[in-house]
Amino acid sequence: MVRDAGPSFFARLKPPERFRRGPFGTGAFRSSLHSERTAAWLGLALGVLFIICFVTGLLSHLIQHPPAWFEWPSRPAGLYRVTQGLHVATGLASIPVLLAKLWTVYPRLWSWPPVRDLLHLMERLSLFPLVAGSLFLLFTGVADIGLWYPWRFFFPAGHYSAAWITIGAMIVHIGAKATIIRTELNHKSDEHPAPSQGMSRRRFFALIAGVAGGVTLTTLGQTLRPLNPLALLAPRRPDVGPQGFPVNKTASGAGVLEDARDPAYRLHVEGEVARPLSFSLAELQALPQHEATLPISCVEGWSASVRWRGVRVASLLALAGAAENAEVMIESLQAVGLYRSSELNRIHARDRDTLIALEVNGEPLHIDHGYPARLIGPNRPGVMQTKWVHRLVVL
Ligand SMILES: Nc1nc2c(c(=O)[nH]1)N[C@H]1C(S)=C(S)[C@@H](COP(=O)(O)O)O[C@H]1N2
Ligand SMILES: [Mo]
Repeated sequence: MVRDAGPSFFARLKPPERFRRGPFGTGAFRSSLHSERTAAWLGLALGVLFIICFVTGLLSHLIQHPPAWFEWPSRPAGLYRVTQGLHVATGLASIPVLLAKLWTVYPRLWSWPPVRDLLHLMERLSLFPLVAGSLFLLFTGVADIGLWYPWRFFFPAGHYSAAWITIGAMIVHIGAKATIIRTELNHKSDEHPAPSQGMSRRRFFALIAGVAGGVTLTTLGQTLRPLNPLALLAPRRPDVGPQGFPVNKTASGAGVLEDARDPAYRLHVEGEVARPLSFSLAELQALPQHEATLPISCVEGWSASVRWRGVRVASLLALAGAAENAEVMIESLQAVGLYRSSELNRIHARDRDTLIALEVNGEPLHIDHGYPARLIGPNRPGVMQTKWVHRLVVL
């Protein structure tokens, strides 16, 4: 008996007639926007957005949890504002593109045979982490910038692990689809006559680009000054708050109202120093003051640039006799909470604009902005600009 190499086992298993209705019926999805070509172009746009979002997110993670080989520079002063602004902007813009892509390809959920061979099975299985991961990242990201945490896990850890899973699955997906992608992106348009039914591909792309552009325009103003008035969809306006800029955590939220107002407040400089020192607020004010215009660049995507005045960290370190290449732990009066302390690497500790700020825009700090003293330095994530500073521990 000779077997011919016909269609695969699965392909020969035709679904029973009564299942070939609705989405399973032939011609159920008529719009030619459900084509490989549309999927490939949307995939390209989504791939570019996801890669920028992933790289900038990874960078933000490295800055906040630096491994031994990584030392984030303190210049240019506004670099983190740009990378984190890009992270949030590309994440938001990818939402309409992802939805369009899912809509374009969802008819394949009903394609027959469901599995052709092992490779096809693996390709289909990799779609699960890709789709679930993307939706998870975009949902948790949007919730985070709205300071809404309807879950039990720690947001940065969950968001970070999901990013690796999603990017891994994306690479597998691109690998599996490489041939199709190349063919579809290279075809001249006349080889694919314009679709006769429904919306044309050109209009569909224009619609998605319009929505993505609209989302970007109405949120980017949270960090881009000229677009401020347009930031209608951004959860925070960078010019609204005490002293003209937002507050991330209030003094009462951090439980420091009493300690921050205590006249016996002192700032300690200790650890690996020749002379441990401590200063009252009046003593800090009597030291040479330095001014710098620096942004608060929150990881949630908003940034506000303001004028700070205070004592250079480098001067305090020199007074205490710290080593030239010292790193410094900055600790807050705040007793508990993840952002009660932050680390200055060697470069940041030595930068002339890294300050223990006492004033902002010509006034003493508002208590919600860190009165009596806060850290402010160039090119740092907002979470590392510790408020209500109590202790500089030289490492
Ligand atoms: N002690 C302490 N400092 C802190 C925080 C905090 O929760 N506790 N939040 C940080 C975050 S996330 C940001 S974005 C900035 C915001 O500073 P602002 O509230 O003065 O705008 O403060 C940082 N400093
Ligand atoms: Mo922040």
